Amino acid sequence: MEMHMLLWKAVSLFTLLYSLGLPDENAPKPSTEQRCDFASLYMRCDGCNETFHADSNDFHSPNYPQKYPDEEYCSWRITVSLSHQVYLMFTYFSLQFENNTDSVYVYDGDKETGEVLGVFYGGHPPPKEGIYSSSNSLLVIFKSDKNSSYPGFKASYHAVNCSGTANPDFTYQTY
Ligand SMILES: [Ca+2]
Repeated sequence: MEMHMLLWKAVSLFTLLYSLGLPDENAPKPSTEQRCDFASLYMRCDGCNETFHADSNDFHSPNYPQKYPDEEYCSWRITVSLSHQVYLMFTYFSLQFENNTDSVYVYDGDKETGEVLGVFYGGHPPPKEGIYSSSNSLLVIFKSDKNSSYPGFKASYHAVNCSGTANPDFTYQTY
C-alpha cells in the first residue's frame, strides 16, 4: 500500500513537472494588437500585409469591426487572372473624417509607383459603384496616424472581364 502511494506521488510529481514544461493550450492567446506590437519591431503586423492571387476575396482593416490600431500600415496586393481587371468594392467604410489622418490608398497595378486611383478617408469615402483597375492587379494601402481610430473598412474584390460588368451580389452598408 505504501509502495503504491509512493509510486502515485512520484507519478503525480512527474506529471506536474512535465505539464509545467509544456505550452498550455488553454492559455490566452495574444491579441492581434499584442502580436502587432511585438511584430512591428521587425516586420509588419500579422495578417496586415497580404498578397492575393485568387479571382475574388475579402479583406478588412486590422481588428475590424473593432477599431484599427494607431500608426498602422497595411497593404493588400491583388493579382487576378491575366486579361481580367480587378473590381474593388468597399462594403463598409468608417475612417477618421479629416484628410491626412487615416487613409486608404488605391493604386492601379501592384506597386506604390502606380497611378493613384483614389485616396479615401472619412470625409471622402470610396465611390459606391466600386473601383476598377486597368490591368489585372491592384494595390490597397491603409495608413493610420497617431490618434483617433475607427472601425475601418471591409472590402471585396472580384476579377472581371474587360467588359467591366460589376458583380451584382455586393451588398453595400451605410457608411
Ligand atoms: Ca487616426
